[in-house]
Amino acid sequence: MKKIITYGTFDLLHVGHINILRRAKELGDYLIVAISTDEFNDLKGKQAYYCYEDRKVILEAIEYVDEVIPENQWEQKIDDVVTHNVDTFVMGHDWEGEFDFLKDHCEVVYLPRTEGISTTKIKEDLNQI
Ligand code: C2G
Repeated sequence: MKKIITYGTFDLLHVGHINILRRAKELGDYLIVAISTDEFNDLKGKQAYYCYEDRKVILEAIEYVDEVIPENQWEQKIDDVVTHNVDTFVMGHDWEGEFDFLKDHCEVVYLPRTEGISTTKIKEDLNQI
């Protein structure tokens, strides 16, 4: 069984999130998504609309997602890859190169982002109404 992992906040779920989750799953058989906790979002300087528990429920309802784990810190990725026996790490290409240190432990794949949509854009557009 080929195991894939990806990381993110996944707030205000949109088609860009669904596209990367679908394409990540297409690379293997089992997709783990590490969702940033509210505390880690504070470290990332992100204020998610949905709390971690709600974002976890939403992600677990997606057909491409097989398991959701918490992302508590930047430094957990190697341990996650080893502990979960991950074959491939996937992120959007806005992170190109940032996680190449994982190449010692698994395949690293950066996929093109979906243009024209982001959680930030959703918030900005809603503020115009
Ligand atoms: N994404 C995408 N297209 C978009 C928006 C997001 O492909 N239009 C991808 C991002 O590249 C990322 C994933 O969706 O791979 C989740 O995006 P965010 O929730 O914004 O995650 P981020 O804040 O980038 O957190 O340790 C890694 C961090 O937790 C990543």
